[in-house]
Amino acid sequence: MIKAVIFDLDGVIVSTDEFHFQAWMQLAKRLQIPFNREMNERLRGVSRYESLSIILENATNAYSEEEKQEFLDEKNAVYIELLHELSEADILPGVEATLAKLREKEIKIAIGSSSRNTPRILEYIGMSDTFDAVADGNDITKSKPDPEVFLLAAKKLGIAPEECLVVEDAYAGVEAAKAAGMKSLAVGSAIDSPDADYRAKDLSQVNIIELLA
Ligand code: B16
Ligand code: MG
Repeated sequence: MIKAVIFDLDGVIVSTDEFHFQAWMQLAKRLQIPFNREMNERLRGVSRYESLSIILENATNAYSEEEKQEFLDEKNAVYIELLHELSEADILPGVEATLAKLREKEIKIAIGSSSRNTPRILEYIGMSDTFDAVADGNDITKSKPDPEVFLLAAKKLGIAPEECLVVEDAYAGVEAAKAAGMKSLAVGSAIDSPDADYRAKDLSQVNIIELLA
C-alpha cells in the first residue's frame, strides 16, 4: 500500500529543462564544446557538477577544479536569470489535480529533486508550502541514479521506502527510485524507461489513485 508520493521537480511539476539547456548551451558555445539537445538528454536528473562533467567529455582542453567551479557558477547565473520567467502558469498539466486527489486521500506528498534551486523554483510557482517534505540537491551528496534524495524524502515524511511511489521524468531518477526500493511512475522523457512500474505522457493522463493499491 502506497502512503506517500515523491515528485521529481524539473520535468514533473514544472519544466525548467529548457532553461537548463539554454544555459548549458551558452557555456558550451563560449568554450567551443559541441553540445546539442540529444546530449542534453543525458543531463536530465543529474547534478550540476555531473552535468558539466558530461559536457566536458567532448572538450579538447583539460580544466582545473577551480575553472570548473567558475563554469558552474556561470551556468547557474544564466539559469537563475531565465528562471525569473517562471510562474504558476508553468505548472505542468495534471499536477494540481493530482496533488488535490492525493490530499483528499490523505496521502503524503514530497519533492525529491537534484536541483539546488528547488526552493527558488517552488517559490516562483507558488508551491513553497504545498509539500509535506522537500529533499533536494542542497541536502544530498550523491545525485540520481543514487537513491539518496528519495530515501531522504521518505525519511523526512516518516514513511518506509516500500510505501512510496516516485514520479520521475529522467531515466536516472527511475533507476534511483528502484534502488530506493520504491515504485515509480515514469512521465515525459522517461516514458520508455525499462525500470518504471507505471508510465504516462504526463500527470493529466493518469489517475494516480489507481496506482496506490
Ligand atoms: P541545479 P530534477 C535536476 O532537477 C535537473 O533535471 C537537472 O537537469 C539539473 O542538472 C539538476 O536538477 C541540478 O539542478 O543546477 O538547479 O542544482 O529533475 O531532479 O528536479
Ligand atoms: Mg526531472
